Amino acid sequence: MYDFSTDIADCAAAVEAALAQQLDSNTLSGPGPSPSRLVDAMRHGSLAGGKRLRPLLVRQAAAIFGIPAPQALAAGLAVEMVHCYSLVHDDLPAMDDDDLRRGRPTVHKAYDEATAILAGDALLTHAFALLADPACHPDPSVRIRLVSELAAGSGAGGMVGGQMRDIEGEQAGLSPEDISTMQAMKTGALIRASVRLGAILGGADARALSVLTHYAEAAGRAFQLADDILDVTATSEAMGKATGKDAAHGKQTLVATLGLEGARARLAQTVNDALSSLRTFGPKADGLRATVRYFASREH
Ligand code: GRG
Repeated sequence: MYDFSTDIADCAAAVEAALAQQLDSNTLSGPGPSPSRLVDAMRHGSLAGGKRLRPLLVRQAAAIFGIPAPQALAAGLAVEMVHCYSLVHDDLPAMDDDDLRRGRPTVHKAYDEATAILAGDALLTHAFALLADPACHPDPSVRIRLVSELAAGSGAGGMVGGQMRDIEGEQAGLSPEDISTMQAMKTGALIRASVRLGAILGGADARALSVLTHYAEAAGRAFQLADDILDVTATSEAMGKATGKDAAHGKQTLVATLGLEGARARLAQTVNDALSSLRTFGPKADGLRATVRYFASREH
């Protein structure tokens, strides 16, 4: 019988231990030794506190194809490192200018801006070293597909492009459609890549990959909708109001266009959409089912 709380806790512990082992001057390879200040900043930006949802999606998608969790760990670490780098850079003064992340000082506060930029760069780079390593998968053609998948999800047509659209939209304003596209790239692309990495590790055929991609895109929308709803409700509670805009960050969200109840209805539809795409996999997809439900429950 599948148990989500065991799965998420087990995954977080495995990711934490493996990140600690990877982010060590002796493990990070190169022609020269990694500076300890850089490695410390990389550790600060990635250890302690994350929910490790992206590695969880990798292992749950791989589990559909009978891949044991340890064999999906390297790909999970790679996507988590990209996620952590994006948070380190997103917190910088040139972006969101945040002092706290996961209840601790952000990397540029604990170190300095240049170190935070470099720590993010090095996390991003190491992610691809992990995917290229034969320990990730014995077949080089699979490893190349993993590298391409993570690159597509992270780069100009994925997460980084979504961040650019978000920044540009702050000046020009975004239509509801543009907000959806921006969010699908900024947050959705890495969630999509996580599920697809697991499917590729599992040797999914084209049909299974397409079904899982549909799930992943819906799960990404659910994640973002729940986050937007949470932003509004948490801000309103803090300000003692019944409804409100995201006064905290002035973020462009679907709640502003759909309204709170509209966004909640859209969230319920989106979760159902994700769940119905998994029908073909039966109980083997219980992990992915539980995770999209968990995404939606974050709004409470
Ligand atoms: C700066 C290159 C660059 C990209 C920034 C993803 C992103 C793009 C910025 C993160 C900022 C943000 C608020 C994104 C919305 C998605 C979100 C709520 C991310 C936090 O993800 P969780 O909940 O975080 O998985 P933990 O801490 O659990 O890892």
